Amino acid sequence: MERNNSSNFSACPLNCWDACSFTIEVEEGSIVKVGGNKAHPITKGNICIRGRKLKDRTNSEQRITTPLKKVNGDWAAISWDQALEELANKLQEAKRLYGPTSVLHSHDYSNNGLLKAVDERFFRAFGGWTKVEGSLCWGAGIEAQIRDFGNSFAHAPEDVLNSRSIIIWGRNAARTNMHLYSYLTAAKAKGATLIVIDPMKNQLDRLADEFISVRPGSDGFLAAGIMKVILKNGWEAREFIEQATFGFEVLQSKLEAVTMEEIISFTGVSEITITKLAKVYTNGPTSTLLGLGMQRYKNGGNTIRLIDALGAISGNIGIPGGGVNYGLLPVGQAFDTDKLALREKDANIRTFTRMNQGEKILTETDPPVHVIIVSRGNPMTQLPNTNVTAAAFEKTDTVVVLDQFMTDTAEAANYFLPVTTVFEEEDIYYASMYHSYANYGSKIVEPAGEAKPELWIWTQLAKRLGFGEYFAFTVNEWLEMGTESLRKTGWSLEQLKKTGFLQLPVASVPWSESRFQTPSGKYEFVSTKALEAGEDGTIDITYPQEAMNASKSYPYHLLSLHPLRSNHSQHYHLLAGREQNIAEISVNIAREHRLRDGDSVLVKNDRGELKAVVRVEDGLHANTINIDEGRGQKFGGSVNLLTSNGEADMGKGSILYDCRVTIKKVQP
Ligand SMILES: Nc1nc2c(c(=O)[nH]1)N[C@H]1C(S)=C(S)[C@@H](COP(=O)(O)OP(=O)(O)OC[C@H]3O[C@@H](n4cnc5c(=O)[nH]c(N)nc54)[C@H](O)[C@@H]3O)O[C@H]1N2
Ligand SMILES: Nc1nc2c(c(=O)[nH]1)N[C@H]1C(S)=C(S)[C@@H](COP(=O)(O)OP(=O)(O)OC[C@H]3O[C@@H](n4cnc5c(=O)[nH]c(N)nc54)[C@H](O)[C@@H]3O)O[C@H]1N2
Ligand code: SF4
Ligand SMILES: [Mo]
Repeated sequence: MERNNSSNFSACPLNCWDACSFTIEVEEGSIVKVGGNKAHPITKGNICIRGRKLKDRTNSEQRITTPLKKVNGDWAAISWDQALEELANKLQEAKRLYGPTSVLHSHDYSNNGLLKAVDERFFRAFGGWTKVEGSLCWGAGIEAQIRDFGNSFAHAPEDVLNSRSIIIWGRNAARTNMHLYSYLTAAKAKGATLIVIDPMKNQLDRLADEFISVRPGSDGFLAAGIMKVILKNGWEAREFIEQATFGFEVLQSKLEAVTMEEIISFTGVSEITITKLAKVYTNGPTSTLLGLGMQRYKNGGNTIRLIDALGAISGNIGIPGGGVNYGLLPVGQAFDTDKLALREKDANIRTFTRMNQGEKILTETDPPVHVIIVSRGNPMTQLPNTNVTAAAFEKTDTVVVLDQFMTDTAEAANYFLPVTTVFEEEDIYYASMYHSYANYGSKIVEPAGEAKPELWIWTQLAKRLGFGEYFAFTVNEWLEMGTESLRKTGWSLEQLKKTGFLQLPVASVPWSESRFQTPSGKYEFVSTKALEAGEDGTIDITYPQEAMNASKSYPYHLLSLHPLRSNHSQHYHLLAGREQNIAEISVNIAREHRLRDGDSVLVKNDRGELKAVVRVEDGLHANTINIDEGRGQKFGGSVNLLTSNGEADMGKGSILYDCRVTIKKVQP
């Protein structure tokens, strides 16, 4: 066969810390290899299996490549003309009879493309809609950092090389953030001390000097304990506290109200370890790298505020090698997404949160939801409390899913609109999480079958609904629109296309001048933003919800971590031999229930139940179970059958890990 090799720039579109730049090999019009772009300063040509398998997601025989309509319970292929005409009519009718908010757009962020933001432009031009807000992922922590610093602004990845100590606090970096792992290896080689704080031992343990096991949902208490020791010994950074912060006395009085005994008993961490951490924090620079795990609890926002406060009073803010690193929002803020999303034309917007959308669909009457459009999300598998989501979708007249595969959500729909993959469309990709480079993704191959870019679908619908003028742009014009604000910094689309990546104008050590983006300009222990919103704005040392209430019926914590080889639900169908859930259980649970590796169990609470195969894990905190998230029905079923759709204390964040269950041995 004749080889027609060409190498092209693309980028990982997956929701992930690392935002890798790719080079792609094509033969005879098909992708044959997804590789890493060696020239990228952070991702350096190394990519993970989830990225490499995007080739298989594009080429898969399981991919749906024609529009489908459900007729008498079965899917039938239809033309794009018919699909668009029927959908336009349904949207028009829903708007005429019940108003535009009878249309719900349910989405998440499974594709990080800049141009995906035009979906909101569509609904604004339509005259309104019901939108989802809040976050399954990191909402409580983001709001916490906005209250404290005015923004969530991590240090550049290479800055850990300036740290004396590095604390990885609830981030499963070896699994979720592979390039951080390489920087940690380099920092260790330079002599840095690495400490991991987590209820579950993970691959970082191989690198770490110390692994500290905490009880799920108790990290705020741990941070409070460390601060108590610092203050008792007078080790705090007085100058920073006096000159650059607001509300310190209030924090002090909150810390005085909680006893060391309470802290030790709740966290399960000894006073010796707490004192050692106080020394590590005050003999910096100490860099704290937060994951998203410990804020997916009812007390999640306050937990992050307490860890931020620890970073602040120990003098680790604004210095190289320091920082309380969580999100990197200035990356997304550098783009003109407001323009793409037509934000100037806000009207008739009803909001549901991501967590309560199922309940709201079932109960809202003013107006009820008549049409649901799902894009970039698989709510049936990924939203908490699956049984509520299923009932909500079941109740709704018209459910339209834009996707590439027949997911659990798509199975529950009446229309399936097949969309292109990253390699079949042009866009710019970025993640506001870890580094400050944006990547270019060119259109590398022709779309499979009749798959179309989302942009094309919104444009066609807009034309049929009479507001096509809002969509009369070429892809290049859209990209120019979304990057206009960057041009004054010397950033150009041409340059991005040439190199495949470009750095955004984002500081590598934030807050170095001790001027913060809060209303007071100071680091705020008492949040003026919250005060202005009518809250008391103070940090509270509070317990999680379910994680605190060990009851006789539901004695165990359930975590549901991100899977190693899949980005959420996206890769299971490409991995052989993964049809069952694995329940990783702590040693005491195994003993209490006489369970051994390979036994079958039912994990259960009031919301639902799930079958799984046991793996006993000696690195798990007592009374704790983990079942990785992301499995659809065909792969053993979603752990979200068990999770709660409650909301955290701030930021409309999820409480996915604040979950209690029981376990029982069953026949395989
Ligand atoms: N392989 C893989 N990588 C991914 C993803 C994926 O699906 N698969 N998803 C991407 C996305 S969208 C995200 S948001 C990130 C998430 O990245 P991470 O935050 O690293 O991942 P999580 O699985 O959310 O869990 C993080 C860690 O929190 C710990 N944890 C849970 N509860 C607590 C607690 O109470 N206290 C402490 N200290 N730790 C706790 C867990 O044991 C786990 O080690 O990963 C991204 N990367
Ligand atoms: N129990 C539990 N649940 C969780 C989590 C957890 O830790 N535990 N993590 C939560 C987190 S952090 C997150 S971020 C969410 C993620 O939740 P989701 O974003 O909903 O999950 P994904 O499986 O990544 O992707 C959803 C769908 O998007 C489709 N897709 C991919 N690219 C495109 C595209 O360009 N256009 C369209 N229209 N569709 C596309 C995929 O085929 C897939 O079916 O899950 C949350 N759910
Ligand atoms: S999933 Fe993350 S680590 Fe893997 S290739 Fe994509 S961006 Fe890189
Ligand atoms: Mo996420």
